[in-house]
Amino acid sequence: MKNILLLDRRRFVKMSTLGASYLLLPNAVRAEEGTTYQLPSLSYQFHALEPHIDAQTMAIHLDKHHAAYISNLNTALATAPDLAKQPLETILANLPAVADESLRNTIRNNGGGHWNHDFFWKTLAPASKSGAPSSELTAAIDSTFGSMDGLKKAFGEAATKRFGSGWAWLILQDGKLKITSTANQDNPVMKGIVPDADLGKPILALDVWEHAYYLRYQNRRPDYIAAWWNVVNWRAASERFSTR
Ligand code: MN3
Repeated sequence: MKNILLLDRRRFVKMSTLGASYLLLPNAVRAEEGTTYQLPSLSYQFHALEPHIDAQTMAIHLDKHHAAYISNLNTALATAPDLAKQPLETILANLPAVADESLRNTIRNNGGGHWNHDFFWKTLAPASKSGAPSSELTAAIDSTFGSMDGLKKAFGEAATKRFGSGWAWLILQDGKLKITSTANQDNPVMKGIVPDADLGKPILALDVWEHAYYLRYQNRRPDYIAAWWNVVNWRAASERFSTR
């Protein structure tokens, strides 16, 4: 019952009506005071990214993995009301200020997990709606990587070489595009946790945890990375780049 009580009436009605189709309302960027973080809304259905990302992977990834990060984050923040009032990105950018090591690690892993997945879902779009980078972003890609193929090659190498679980990122650092990768649920906004050389404003993110691709691609991470480019939301990426 607790979760249902946290939803507003409109959202609850939509969830009841649409079941697992997830045409829900936009998610909150921060927990409203007195409430908790909730699973975000996707602007597409689970099967909409087929065949590049399969519906079953999407469903498990959102409803099980992402949901677990949110649940753990909410449990941790319930013990730290001063932190709970802050936007998640502010907490993540100031993790060393969290004195309790256990709480800090829990927020690092689960707050990072929530932030990263929320960002990742918005970085995806059905192939038919994937669009193209803005002329401004295209110029920056050409200038930094030589071409779109150059970006894909460099990004693919970073995503392939990330040992174990983690993320590959295209970030803006000092006004320039850069590729980096992080372990586990770390991300480029985690000052004092991630090396300064890897900090920046995320433009694209790719989840390379096995849970993100194993059902369809098994051990073939490079095939998943190559397929992912078909479902990149270039409109979202271009918007992030334009507000740098
Ligand atoms: Mn994941």
